[in-house]
Amino acid sequence: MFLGGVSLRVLEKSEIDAFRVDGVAHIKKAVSRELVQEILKSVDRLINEPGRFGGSMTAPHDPGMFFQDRYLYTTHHEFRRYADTCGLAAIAAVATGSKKIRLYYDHVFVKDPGTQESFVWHQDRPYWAVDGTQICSTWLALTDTNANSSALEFVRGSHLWNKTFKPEYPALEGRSPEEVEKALWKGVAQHISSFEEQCPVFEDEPDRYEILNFDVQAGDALMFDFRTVHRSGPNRGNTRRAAISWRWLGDDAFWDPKPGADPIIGENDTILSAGALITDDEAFPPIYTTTNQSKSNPIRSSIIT
Ligand SMILES: O=C(O)CCC(=O)C(=O)O
Repeated sequence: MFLGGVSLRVLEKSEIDAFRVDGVAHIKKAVSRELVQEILKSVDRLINEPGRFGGSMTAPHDPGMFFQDRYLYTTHHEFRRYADTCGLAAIAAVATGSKKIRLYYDHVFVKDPGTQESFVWHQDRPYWAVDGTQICSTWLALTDTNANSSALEFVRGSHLWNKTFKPEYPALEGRSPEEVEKALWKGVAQHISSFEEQCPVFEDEPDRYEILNFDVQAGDALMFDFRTVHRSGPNRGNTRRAAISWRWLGDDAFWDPKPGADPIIGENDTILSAGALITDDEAFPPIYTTTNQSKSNPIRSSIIT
C-alpha cells in the first residue's frame, strides 16, 4: 500500500523474529515496482556520472563491471527522496525496537553479468564510525537475483556472537600499511591490525555454521543487523544485479569515530563527541519517528501523519 508517496509495508511477526534471531529477514515486496524503476534510472545515471565516492572497481580488461557509490542522499536530491519515501526506515524502527531512525548513508551496488569481484565474509560494524545494538541495513533488490547471481548470503545468528572480525580489503591484500593507507585513508592500516580474529571460511564448516541465502525479486529487501556476517559472490547470471542499501541508526546508536573507519562522516562533520548518542540532525537526518498515535500500529499511523 502506498500513501502520500510513502511506501507502507507492515512488518509480520515472523519477519521481526527472523531479524532478531537470524540477524536477517527477507521482506518480500518491501517497495513498489514503480519506485524500483525510478531508482534504477538514477543508478544508470550514476554509472555514467559517479559521485565522489563512486566508480567501477573492475579492471578494464576483466569481465563484467562491479560499480559502487555511496553517501548519495547528500548530493543527489532524488536519493534523499528515496530514503524518505521507501518506507524502510519505519520497518527498521519496528525491527530494532527504536522510536526514531536516522540515516547514516545510502550505498548502491551493481554487478553486471560475468563480474568476478566478491564481497568476502564481513560484518559492517568494524567499517563504520558508529556503534550500538539498534543498527541495521535494508538492502533493496532492484533486480531479481539469487546467490548464483550475487544476492547477499548471511551466517545465521552471527549478530549475537559478541564478536567483531577483522575488516578486510581483499584488493589490497599483501600491500604494505603505507600502500593500504594511500589507497584508502589514514588510520585504516592500524585499525585493521587492531583486530585479532579473521572471518572463518564458514562454508567449510556446515555442521557448525548455517548459511542463509535468498531468491529475491526486484522490490524485496533483505534487512540485517550491522553485526551479521554477510557476503556476495560473483555474478554468474545473465543479467545485471543492482541493489541499494540504506544504513539505519536506531535509538541506542552512538558516535564512535575510530581512526580508520569509513571517512564519509568524520569528526569535523558532526557536533557529536565520541560516545554521544546520535542526536545531530544535520549529519544523521531523522527519517522516521514513531508518534504516540502509532503505538498500536507503528508503521501505518506514523507514516500517515
Ligand atoms: O551488494 C553487495 O554486493 C554487497 C552489499 C553489502 O555488503 C552491504 O549492503 O552491506
